[in-house]
Order: sequence, then C-alpha cells, then structure tokens
Amino acid sequence: MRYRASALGSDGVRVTMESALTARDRVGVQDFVLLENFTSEAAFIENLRRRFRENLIYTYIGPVLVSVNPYRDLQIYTRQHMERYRGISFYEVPPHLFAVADTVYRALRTERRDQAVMISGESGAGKTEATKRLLQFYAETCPAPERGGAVRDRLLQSNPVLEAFGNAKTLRNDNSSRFGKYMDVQFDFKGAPVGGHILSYLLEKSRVVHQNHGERNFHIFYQLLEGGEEETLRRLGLERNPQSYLYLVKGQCAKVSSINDKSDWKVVRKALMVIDFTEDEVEDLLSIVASVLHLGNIHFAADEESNAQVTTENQLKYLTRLLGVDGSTLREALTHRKIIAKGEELLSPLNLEQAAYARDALAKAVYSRTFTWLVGKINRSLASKDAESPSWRSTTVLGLLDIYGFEVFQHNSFEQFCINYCNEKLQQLFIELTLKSEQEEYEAEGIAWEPVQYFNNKIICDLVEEKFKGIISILDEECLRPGEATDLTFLEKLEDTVKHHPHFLTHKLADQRTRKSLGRGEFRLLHYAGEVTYSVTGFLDKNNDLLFRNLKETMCSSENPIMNQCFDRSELSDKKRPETVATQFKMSLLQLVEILQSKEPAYIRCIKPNDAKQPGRFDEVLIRHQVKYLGLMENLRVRRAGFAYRRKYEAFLQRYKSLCPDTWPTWAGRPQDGVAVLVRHLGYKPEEYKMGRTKIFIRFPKTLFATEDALEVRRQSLATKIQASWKGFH
Ligand code: AD9
Ligand code: MG
Repeated sequence: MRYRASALGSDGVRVTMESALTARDRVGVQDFVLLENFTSEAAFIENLRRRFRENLIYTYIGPVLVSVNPYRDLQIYTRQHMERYRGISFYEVPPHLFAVADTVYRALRTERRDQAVMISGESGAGKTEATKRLLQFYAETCPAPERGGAVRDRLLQSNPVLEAFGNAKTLRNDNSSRFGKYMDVQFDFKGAPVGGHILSYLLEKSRVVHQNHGERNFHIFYQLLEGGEEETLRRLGLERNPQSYLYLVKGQCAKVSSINDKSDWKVVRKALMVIDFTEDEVEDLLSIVASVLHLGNIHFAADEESNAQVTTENQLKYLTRLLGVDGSTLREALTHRKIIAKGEELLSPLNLEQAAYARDALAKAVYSRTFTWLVGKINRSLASKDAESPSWRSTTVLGLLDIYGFEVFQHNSFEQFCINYCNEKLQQLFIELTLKSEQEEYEAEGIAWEPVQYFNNKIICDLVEEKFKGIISILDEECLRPGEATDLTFLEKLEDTVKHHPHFLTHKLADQRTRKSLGRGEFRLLHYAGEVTYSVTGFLDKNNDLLFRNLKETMCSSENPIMNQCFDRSELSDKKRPETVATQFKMSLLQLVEILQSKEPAYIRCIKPNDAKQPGRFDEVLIRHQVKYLGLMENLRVRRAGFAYRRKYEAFLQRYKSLCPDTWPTWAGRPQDGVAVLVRHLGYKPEEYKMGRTKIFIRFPKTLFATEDALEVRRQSLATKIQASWKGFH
C-alpha cells in the first residue's frame, strides 16, 4: 500500500515518496508484525525472500528473531558490529543476532532475572553458528571477572572439543551436532562471566558403528588420524588411513572439502589444554578413541559349533592395552554371554551375529559414556572457582539452547521419534510462554486482553508421554518382556491402546485411501509440524540399549582412568532395571522444560534456505515447510492478535517529535502526553491505537508506515534545503 507524503501534511514540502517506499518494497519489513497481510504465508515468505536477496538474513516477529542461513561469510559479526549493537534499543537498528544478545544481557543485568535463549531450526539452519556467535559476543563485550579470567576462554574452547566428539558430517550439514546442548553461562553482579555449565541430550551413538552413504563418523576419529603425531599414532597402534577402519568406511566419504581435519586437530588439542586436561588425561582419552577404532576391526569366525571366535589377535592386543583390561577376559566377554540362573553364573557362547552385536554395543557404550564424561569434565573446568564467595550468590544465569530441530526423513526411526517429541515439548513451551508474555504485557499496560485462538499441541505431547497410555509407556512395557516382545507386538499394543487418537494412525487403523501410504510395520503421528511415519524396526532394541553383563564387568575392571569412571561397579549389583532410553530422555526433557520455564525466554528461529548448502539460493518449498513447523505463522498470529506494534513513549516521541510543531524540538511535559499531542496532530483515529501505561500500542502497520514515511519526507526535505543553502554559500 502506498501513502503520499502530501496526505500526511508534513511541512508543506512536496518530496516524492518513492525512495522510502521502494526501499521497503525492495528489502521488505524488518518485523513480520508490520506485514499488512499478516495471516498470509505467501506474504511472509515473500518478505523473507526480499530480505534474503539483499543479504538481510535477520527479521523479527516482535521479540523473536528469524534467521536464514546465508551460507556465506557476510562480515556481520565483527567487533564493530558488536559495538554497534551494544546498549541500543531493539527496534532502532536493523535486526541482528547481537541485538538479541545485547537485549538479553541487559535484561539480565538490570532486572537480575535469569535468561534463556532458545535456538531452534532444522539440521543445517545455523543453530550452532548462532550459539557460537552469541558466546563470542559475551566473551568479547562483557567485563572481565575480577578473578578467574580464564573462564571466558574455557567457555569458548569447550566448543571445539564438544564438536569434535559430538558433531559429524551428515548429508544435511558438514558439521552437524549429533546431540542436544543446553549451556548456562553464569555472570557475577558486575556482569562478568564467571562460570558455566552444560547439559547434553541424547548423543546419536549409532553413528559410532554405522554411517549412511555420504556421511561420516564423529569428527574426532578423522582428526586424530590426520593430525595425530607419529609417536601418538604408534602408541595407539593406528594407521593414518581412515579406510583401514571399518567404523569409518561405511559412509564412504572420509574426506570432506569443507573440513580440514588436520588443522581442526590442532585446535582441539589446544582447546583440551585450556579446559584443564592434563597430558595424561589427553592420552587416556585418545586411547579410548583409538580403542573404538580397534573394536570396529575385531573380526569373528565361527568354529565347528557355530560359536564366534575372535580372529584378529592384533586388534585384541591393542584393545587390551589401551583399555587396560585383561586380554582373556575381554576375549571371553566378546564371544560369550553371562547369564545368572538360580544364583549360578553360566557362560553361553555367542554366534557370529550375536558377537558382532555385542562388539558394536560395546563400541557405542564406550564412546557415548566417554562423551558424557567429557561433558562432566568440561563442567568441572567451567565451574565458577568463586562458588563459595559472596558474589557467587548473586550470580545470574544466561542459558543457550542449541537443540535438534524437527526431523522428517524417508525412513524415520526411534531417533526421529525422540527428536520430534522433543520439538513438540519445546513448541508447547514456546506457545505457552509467548502467549503468557503477551498477556502479561497487556495487563501491565492496562490494556484489555482478548483471548487468542491457537493450536495447543498438548494432545500430542500426552500421546507420547502420558503414564500407562502414552507411546513411551507402552514401549517400556514391551521392553520388560524379553524373548516374547518384538517390535511388531509393540505396534499391536499401540494399536490397541491408542486406536482412537486423532493424531495416531497405523496401517490397520487407516481407511482404504490412506492405508496405501502406510507399511505394516509403521505408525504415523500427526505432529504440530506435520505427519511423520515411523518404522518400528529397532524400537525395542534401541530403547533397551542392552550391554551384556560380562562386557560391563570387563569395563569396570579397566585401568584406563576415564573408562573406570564411565563404568561403575555399582551398576553390576544394582537389581533395578536401568531406565530405558526413551524414559531417560523424557525425564531429561521435563527437567529442561523446568529450567527454561524458570527463565526469561528469548527465541531465535533458524531457517535453512536450500539443501545444497549454497549461498544465494532460496528454495521456497523447503522454506515454506520450515515456516510451518517452526510455528512461525502461529507465532505471528499471537503477536498480532491485538496490536501490530508497540513502543515506549520516550522512544516513540524521540523518533517522531519532529513531525509536530508542539513537540519539536523538545517536549517539556510527560512523554505520554507528548505522544498524545503528536498522534492527534498526525491524525491517528481512536481505533488505530491505544495508550498503555508506558507504551503506545498501534493496531495496524499502515498507521506506523504513514508516520515513518512522513519522517522520511521530512528528512529528505531538510537535506534538500541544506544542499540548497550550501550551493548559495558557494
Ligand atoms: V544441526 O541441527 O547441528 O545439523 P545447525 O547447528 O542448525 O545444524 P550449523 O550452525 O552447523 O547448523 O550451520 C551449518 C553451516 O551453515 C555452518 O557450518 C556454516 O557453514 C553455515 N552457516 C550457518 N549460519 C551461518 C551464518 N550466520 N553465516 C554464515 C552460516 N554461514
Ligand atoms: Mg548444530
């Protein structure tokens, strides 16, 4: 919509409006709430497209930042950018990650309330990059603590280490985080970072033993082989060539052009030192990394009774040494299963398939427990050294959540089920908190709140997590019937228990038409973000996550100090079944939700513009899908339910006071009264705005645009006048 300057009656100078208007046409609006047609997904995407074309990757939905991955270095995270966004008012400068960073930090300091920045989006959308930039912003712009200045380095250096062990090249992202991460940064009363703490979620450990075509194992393996010193590799019994290791060849892509394993190795090596690793600990850690590779190369042959025998003596020898375990015990544990019947221990030999399963289970357990240990080690290094001092008590916390986005693949399994459940929970929290904060703001401002219609996805969360009736409960029940239950009996039980649920479907329950698209071993969930069909194959196994008893025993006797901490003897005597993977995950999510609820939230919603990881390509279908499952339209609707725009009286008056002779150049009274005079002069109609306690609320974007345009006209006319007077002067 176009507004002519003359209609606003600026100062009588007729200046064409085209420049301001074309600018908006070209680069779109910087806050989606200013979209005229705010319910239109097409308008939303068009706005994103315009901005993306101009390399403007950030746009707001009110306080929420939407970011589109540019896949190129835009030079927008420099020290100058950090300075530019410090201490500014959110809406006075173009949208930027640093504007969010600064706003959050200032709220933390002035209101002394804990904050949480939740970063979401699909794989490759830029969550981890955003997290790193935020950390960098705080490390560089916050004051240094009086003591323990090293914590800033530790916060930064924990990243390359965690990425080396927890990230991998996938088809979607060359540096894909294969775990969820929530990181707390603690600030003292002066606003200096003094400590940190990391929680990690569900590492994708199946990757240790298997990778899809075109994908890699975790970075650390390749880094060690490429960058490790000769002497180190000799000690570990490793060859440089990744092709020598079965756990590294499944994806057939050891080399990736965007990754330099050799230099990354150096970075990781240095980072380990910064986060307090001793040389001995580094050795112990690398021994474990190497032992996983050796494990992968353990082969078995069947003897005449079809029992598995280890045939790779050399690998066994290295494993024995690196893990510090007894050779014959390990050999036995890899080829037998210990069963305790009527108080007696029996050794039952494994066949080839079972032995390979046991070996892979051991590799996964060793690696994932080492990862958990690593997080613990980093946490000890990040722990504030001032925990006992009085200033500790007045610390505030800023949390950063970088967690996997919603996943829909051709083939979806247990992992996608967990990840998508996590997204349901976070979406629920997001809507709840967004609505709550809207409502609170209206109340605080004394403006009547009108209820907003929105989709509450609690029904899907319940379907997954409810006691007794939820999918996880039913899965756990089946896991309690070893030998009898299978993935298919789990599916049948699901069908019996949740058959009438509107968000659940299977082949049997579907009507004729839908049935064709559902296999017999599948169930479909209608998530808030769309339908996902899960194959039940492997659900029981992955949820049980069994490690045979004698393998556990062997590892408990390990003389490698890290392994020794990872496998505790108490596990062996514990009569209670360990929690299943899904239940553990559910509990950790409930804890996460509690943590997030106790903090003031900020949101960054990341979008991936194309699947080719290329700059400049805006794939509309892909983007539309993400806009949908990030719940952005829902978010915008909630934000726009009453008023498109709101601003503090002081800021509003400061910006527009030149448009009214009564408020220009200064207004002596209360800012609120000045704004009242100003908007009356501008011709705002009563239904177009409301005056709150501290802010003006404007219902439609067009009202604001008209005012913005008037301002632009005034600026141009002033510029013209100044130019004219300069000419006269010369
Ligand atoms: V995953 O769920 O962990 O697989 P992320 O974390 O969302 O995913 P990541 O931050 O790793 O994605 O970004 C993927 C790649 O996109 C990065 O390696 C960069 O090459 C690229 N990227 C992301 N954000 C930016 C950015 N703001 N500027 C430039 C970026 N490049
Ligand atoms: Mg990531």
